[in-house]
Order: sequence, then C-alpha cells, then structure tokens
Amino acid sequence: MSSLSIWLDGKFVPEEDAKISIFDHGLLYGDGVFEGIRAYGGTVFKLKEHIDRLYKSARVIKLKIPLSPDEMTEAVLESCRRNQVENGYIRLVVTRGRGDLGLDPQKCPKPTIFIIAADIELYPEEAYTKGLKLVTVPTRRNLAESVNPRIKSLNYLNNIMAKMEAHQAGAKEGIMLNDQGYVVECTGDNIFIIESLKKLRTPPPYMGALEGITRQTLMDIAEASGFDVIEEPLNRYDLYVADECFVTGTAAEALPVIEIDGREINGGKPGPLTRELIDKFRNSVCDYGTPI
Ligand code: PXG
Repeated sequence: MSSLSIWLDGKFVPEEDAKISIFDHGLLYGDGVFEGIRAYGGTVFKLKEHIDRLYKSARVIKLKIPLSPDEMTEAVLESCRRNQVENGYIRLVVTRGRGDLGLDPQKCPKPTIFIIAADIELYPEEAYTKGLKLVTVPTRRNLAESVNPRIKSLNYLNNIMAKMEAHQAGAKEGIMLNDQGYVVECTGDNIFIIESLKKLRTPPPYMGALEGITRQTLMDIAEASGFDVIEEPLNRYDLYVADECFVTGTAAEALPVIEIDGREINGGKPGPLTRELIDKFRNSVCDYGTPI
C-alpha cells in the first residue's frame, strides 16, 4: 500500500510524518473518542450519524472539539478524495491532546484530531455464508455509571479483554453481559435475535451497549420489511432458544450467528430471515451515503 495522506490537526501530512506527542493523553490515558466509518461505492456511509455520535461522545467526556461538525464532515470527505478511497474504512480520532504526566485534562489545551482514510480488510465471504460461533465471555461490559458504553471512547480495554477471552475459547466474537447478567452486545458488534412471526429483538442501549449505526440501519430495514422490531432486555436463555441470530457493526456489516455457547442456532446454519436482512443491507448501503 502506498503512503497515505493523513489529516492531522488541520493539515494533510504523509503517513510517515503523521506523528503525535508521547504526552498525548489519548495515548497516556485512553482519553479521547473515535469513530470507525465505511465508504461504499464513492459514498461515506451514514456520515452525519457518525459525526453526531462523535460529538455526543466528546460532549459527555467534556472534550470540546475545535472544529464544527460541518468542517469535520468536509475533512472526512477530503481525506477520502486525497487517498482515492471509494470503498474503504475511515478512522476519525479526537484525543484530549498533549498534556503533562498527570491525568488532569485541564492541562491539555488543544485536542489532537486525525483522520485516516484507508482500504479495509473485509471479513472472508465464508463468514457470511457459514456464520459465526459466539461464546459468552467472563468480562462484563462497563457499568453505565462508570464509563458509559454509549461513549465511543479510546479506552477499549473492556472490549479487548472480552475479545481475548472469546479467542481463548475458540470463538471469533464474544457476547458481553452487563453487571446484572443481561446480554448487551459483542466486543465490537451489536447483537440481534429473530423469533417466529418476524420478531426482531435486540438489547436497548441503556442496558450497556453502544448505539451502533449499523444496528439502527438493520432495525430500519427490518421494520420496512414487516418485522416487529423490539428493543428489550435479553438474557442468555433468549439467545439459546432463538430461531436466528446475527451481529452488526461497521466492519462486520451483518453476520449470521450459528452457534452460541455450544448451542446450535437454526441447526447450525445462517437463518433465512437473517439472509434476507443482510441482502437488503448490502443492496442499499450506497443509499445511506454522502457522496465523496
Ligand atoms: N458495539 C461496540 C462495542 C463497538 O465498538 C459496535 C457495537 C457497532 O457499532 P457501529 O456503529 O459500527 O455499527 C461497535 C463498533 C474493529 C472496529 O476494528 C469495531 C468497531 C468500530 C470500529 C472498528 O473491530 N465497533
């Protein structure tokens, strides 16, 4: 891959020169917020929603972004143009910026902002045709009263611990429960189940999940396809007896789940209604995009 042009604090610089301070609190403390965004067919998928979520995350951690949402939107689009990204992946990061070795954010006068627009390594097609096996992991999702999981923060250790536990158990993704034992989401994906009569169920964000942008898209597609879309607390029992299951995320799009904690779902095959929703998602991604 040739060198990328990185938007860093208002200027485009070659990847080799895109450097930030070792005193940046994004690095020292995970103090910052980010977005992962897809580009499809020369459009940026749900850019407004991603920018909105970024500013909400920043607002909650009292991080004032020194750029308007419109300027940020333009910086993302220009990053795609400069790197000839038509189908790819965009990482947008805002950190607290450079400070001293104490954790006090008041000592960080200027946030660091950077945008990487690059290619994406897609999941193998087999993941979509054969489906995923999931396991429930021991690490619980962060308490909403400590670091609220609705903030897309740079502090991903909670999810990383869970990912390692999933891998250790031989699964690619792990199901995370909240402190009360309810199912909330996976380490980097939201989770859905389908029951008979086209009932689509997913945990509400207040239980401890990120409000995934792919999640909302799938909910809208399902509603338009005659599903009853229900946000309500789910437990592991609900998952084990579901007719179908799938996960959603920017990287995964929507992926069928065929086994949970050793229990087969739909006889160990991707379900037909899941297939229908995934096909509709894939056929409509460009409809949700902002032209580059
Ligand atoms: N839950 C969590 C905890 C996430 O991190 C999602 C749900 C899905 O949200 P979206 O808006 O993407 O539909 C995410 C997003 C990666 C990667 O490299 C993962 C995410 C974002 C960017 C990169 O695995 N997860």
